[in-house]
This record gives sequence, C-alpha cells and structure tokens, in this order.
Amino acid sequence: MDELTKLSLNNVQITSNFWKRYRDLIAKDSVSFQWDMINDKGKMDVTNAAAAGGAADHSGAIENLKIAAGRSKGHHFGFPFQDTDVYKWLETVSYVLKYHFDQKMKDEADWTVDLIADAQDDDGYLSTYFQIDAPERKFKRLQQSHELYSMGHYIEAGVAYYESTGNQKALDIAEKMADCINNHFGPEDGKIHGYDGHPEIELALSKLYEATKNKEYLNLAKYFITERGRDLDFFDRQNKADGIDNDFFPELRTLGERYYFADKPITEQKDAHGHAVRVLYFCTGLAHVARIEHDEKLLKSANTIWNDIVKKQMYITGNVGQTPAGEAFTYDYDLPNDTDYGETCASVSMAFFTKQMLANDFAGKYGDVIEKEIFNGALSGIALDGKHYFYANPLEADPLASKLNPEKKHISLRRSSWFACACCPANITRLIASLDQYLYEVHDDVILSHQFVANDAQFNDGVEIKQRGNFPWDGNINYEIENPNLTHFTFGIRIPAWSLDKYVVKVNGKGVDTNLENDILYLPISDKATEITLELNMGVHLVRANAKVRTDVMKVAVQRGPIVYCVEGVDNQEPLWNYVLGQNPSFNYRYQSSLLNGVGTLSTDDVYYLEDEDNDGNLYTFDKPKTAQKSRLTLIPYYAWANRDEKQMNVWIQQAEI
Ligand code: FUB
Ligand code: ZN
Repeated sequence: MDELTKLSLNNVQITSNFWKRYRDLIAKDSVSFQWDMINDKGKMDVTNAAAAGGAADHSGAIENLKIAAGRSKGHHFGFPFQDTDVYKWLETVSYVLKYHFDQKMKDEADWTVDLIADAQDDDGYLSTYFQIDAPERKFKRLQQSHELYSMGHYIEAGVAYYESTGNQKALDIAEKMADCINNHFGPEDGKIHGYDGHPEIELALSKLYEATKNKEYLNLAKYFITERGRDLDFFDRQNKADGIDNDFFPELRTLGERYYFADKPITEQKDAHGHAVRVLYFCTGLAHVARIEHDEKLLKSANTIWNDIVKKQMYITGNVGQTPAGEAFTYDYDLPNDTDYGETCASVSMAFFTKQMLANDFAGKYGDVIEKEIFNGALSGIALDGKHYFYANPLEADPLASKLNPEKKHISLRRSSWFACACCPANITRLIASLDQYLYEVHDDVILSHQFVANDAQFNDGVEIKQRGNFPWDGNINYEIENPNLTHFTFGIRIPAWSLDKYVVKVNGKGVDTNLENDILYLPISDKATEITLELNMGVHLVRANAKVRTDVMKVAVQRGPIVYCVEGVDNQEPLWNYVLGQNPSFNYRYQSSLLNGVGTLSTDDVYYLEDEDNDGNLYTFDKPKTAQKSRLTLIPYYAWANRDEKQMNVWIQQAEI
C-alpha cells in the first residue's frame, strides 16, 4: 500500500459476554416473539395504555400487508404507520442473520419481502392504510399521514436485508419506493413542495444512496432536509384541502410547526424542540447528508442541535424527551425525573444521530453518548427476557403515583409485551442487533475504536484487531493488532469522560505518551503484531447535575464505568426518597452472577434514612428537627430495573452536600 493507507472495515464479530447474551436473546427469543406479535399470534399484554398509544388487543401489521397485497380481505387495522412494525422487525432480522443464521427466520423474512412486494403499488407507493381505506388521500395530509415515515422504515429494512442476505427484491422494493417519492416530491414544478410530519425518509434515503450510489436519492434526502420549515403554511394548506377535521390524530393538528421541528429552516434552528423522535430522526439524516456532501452549514446545524441536547436536555442515562405531552423536548435544563418520557425510540435515535456525528468528526464526546445510550437509556427499553419493552423510561417511579396521579400515568413499572403503537420494541432490537456497526469508525489511515465491546474485527490489507475484556464490569481492555503487511496506520482509542482523570495505556508492555486529542488517544501502528492494554478507572463516581437543573439540586447520581445506577424498592426500604447519602460515601462493588442475569451491584453504609417522626399522624409539624438513622443502600444498574417486583425506583439520590 502507498503512503496514505485507505483502510476500511470488513467485518466485526462481537465476543463480549455482556452483549453476546443480549444479542443471542434477540436472535433466539425477541425475533420470534415479535414475529408472533405482528402476526397476531401472541397475547398482547399492554401494561399501561397511557404510554402505549392506547389499548389494543392485536397488531394487524402483517394482516394489513396481506389485505393490500390482495391475499386477504378487510379493512386496515391500527395506526397509519402500522406497517413500520413489520419493517423494523425485518431490519432486526437482517442484522441477526449475520451473527446467528437461522433458516426458519430467513424463510419468514423472505416470505415477508415477497408479501411487501405484492403489497406495493405498481408506481412504488406503499402505505397500507391509504391503499386499503383511503387511496384518494395519498400524500394529501402529510402532517399526520406518516407515509414517508413508513416508507423510510421500509427503505432502511430493504437496504439492510439486501446487504445481509443478497435478496435483490428487498432492494428493488426500496428503490421503487424512493423513485415513487422522487416522482411526487421535490423543487420541480408539479411536484409537492413539502415533507412528512414525521422525519425518517431523510435518513433512509441517505442509506439508500450509500447502498446504490444513486445521486437522486441523496438529492431527495437533501431536499427534504432543506425544505423543512420553509413554508409554514404547508401542513395547514394540505389539511384544509383534505377536509380540516379529517384527522388521523386530531391532537396533532393544532400543535403548530414547532412540534414538527418545521418552524424554521434547519440552518436557523438553535435548539431541539417538539417531538423528540422527529427531531432525532431528522438530525440523523441531516448529519449523514452533511457528511457526504461536505456541507459545512448543515454540519454546523447538526452540531448546534446535538450540543443543545447533550449539554442542556439529556438525562444522565441518555434518555431524551422530557414530557409525555407530545412525547417532546421541553426547554433547556428542564429535566424532571418522575414525569419524563424518555421514549425508548428517542434514546435509540439519539444513538443513530450521534453515530453520524462521530463519523463526521472523531471526538470522544460522541463515543461517550453512544456508550451512555447502549448501556443505559436505550437498554432500559428492553426487559431481561427480551420479550417485554418500555415505551417511557423514567428516572424515578412509584407504583402508587403511576396509578393515582394522572400526570404520571404514562410511567409503567413493568415492561409491556407489545403496544398499540409498537414503535419501541423493534427499535431497540434493531439497535442491539446492529451493535457491531457501532464499534469502529475508519477514515483514511485512522481506525478509531470508540466502544469497549469485546470483538474480533477484520479490516482490509489483512489488518485484524481483537478487543478483549469483561466490560462494563471490568475496566481492563486488551487489544491485539495483527498487521501482516506492515501497513502504517493510526489506531485511536476513546478515553471515556468518566475515566479521563485516570487511565493507563501500555503498548507491548511499555507505557506511552498519553496526550489526547478530543479525548482520543492516537497510536502509530506499523509492526506486524502489537498489543495494547488499557486500564480504565472503574472507581465509583458521584455525578452532579448543573445547578440550573432544579430537580437534581442536592442530589447525586451514582455511576461506575459507563453504568448509571439506580435504587430499587426491591433491595431497599420504601419510600426511597428518605435516603440521604453522606458527604463522601464509599461503595462496595460486587458482581452477582445470579442476580438480574449477572450484574455488578453497589452498596454503601454511608447513608442515612430519615425517620418518620412521631408527629401524631399530622401532615406538618412546627419546628421539629428531622432525625435520621444510619442505614445501608443497595444499587443496581439502571438498565436492569423493573425486572423483579413492581417497586419504587430512583436514579438521583439526596446527599448531605454541605
Ligand atoms: O409517530 C410514529 C412513532 O410513534 C413515533 O416515532 C413515536 O414517538 C410514536 O409516537
Ligand atoms: Zn417508540
């Protein structure tokens, strides 16, 4: 190879014990379970309709496609975007088949692709609600119709399935769909000058462009990105023409353009607002297109929104979207813990957005957020059995409050098997099944390892990297790099924010200069074999929020490595809010293989429990000092909460700080 080596990643096999368990669970249990759900075979156990788009006893998602394909008769069932549950399942399967081949699963997926092809109109259109029950309204009420959202999800699935199995039909459907959209939308006269109320198509078209190199798809993605927010009357005009109250979601008509992140062109947007998943899907496409096009303006906008979220609107766990009202962002530093929404889809899409940002710019902060999501906010969306899911992910929960306080009724203390609006289950499974895509970024002669997920990875020119370790429980990471052709390249390792104060790196047993660039350590590699060891700081951190965050004043969160911990009523005395940590609490860490499928727990005796004073049953007492008793507190990883009895939970704990 010549001076500037162009490296590329060929393959990654995840070997991490922690992640192998999750990925095998998805392959063996979640995929077949979800298949039953979308085929109306399993029992739908919606624990909390308030956080699930209402109650429903079946999905109808495959049946809708059968009706559209002429294989069955009847009306459409469910939300206008019901098709997406099938597409996200198909996308999960695409990734699973790469690490756990299963002929039955592949047969079901092939059958599904054939069904989708049959359901697709000759012109490429596919949205079963409109095909079955309202063909005259196609593309006429984009504020609420989710047509491009639904087709975007198919395009993602089609590309993934084609790339995983070589199924050409899966890609053909996607291209036909994109061509149909291209025929209807764009700046040219006679086309619709508008966009979907729910972004998704932007990121999907960018992926389709990468797979096909058809520039039209990239141009169309860019059109949707730059058009959004330019014509503030677009949705209203369409709604009026379609019949003003002919809504799919009446509550979505009057929310205003802000809710749709369509109140200004993206280059004028300064913060994340409105529906969280809409913003994050949009920004994923934005950052992707900006990178391919080297568009500095769009990149700057992506940066602005990412920074606003991470610096001012993201929970310590990575959850985003502070209010159930519209599943939305609220405002900077408003981070209520017991009413938040933190939709699983929002955390998953925050990982999507951040992955795109990292591909644009190798900086440790992006790897930090991906890590935060995969070990905390997004991961809490799936139960340890792989067959139950959270829609909302609070940082504080109380069964009584969820039952009796209407403002907290969206907070479930048990994950549901499925939802009437089932966007979250297959979103978290597709993220975990594609985790191998989240470990490295490669640019020219630089390989960046930004996640500590043990794996074997093969690059071009014979370069192989093995990462070993028992992360997230252990901070000793080992890399073995084989470089048979003596290629000269640079190997980057992200040093996580929680370990920047203390870490040790050795190359072939010798200490090295640990100067970092944007929290990344760069090491020149040119030998045939190189061994790198990294010791991360696995001490327990007390995390404090910025003082502008009202709800976390005088409180701390406890973090060890990437894992944010929580306190659960199962292990501790309720009410949990009476615990007050001492000023410098020390924690014992213990890995418990038989608890919650194997977790590291923390416990401390440097804690007080506020006593229930002798107040004769009075709600208030005058001038009576509070007393407290020495106590003991046990913490478990946040992602693993709500897998036992329904009890209180909180992440933030009071601390006697002064
Ligand atoms: O609107 C489609 C999906 O349903 C959104 O992405 C989720 O937030 C849920 O509202
Ligand atoms: Zn969701």
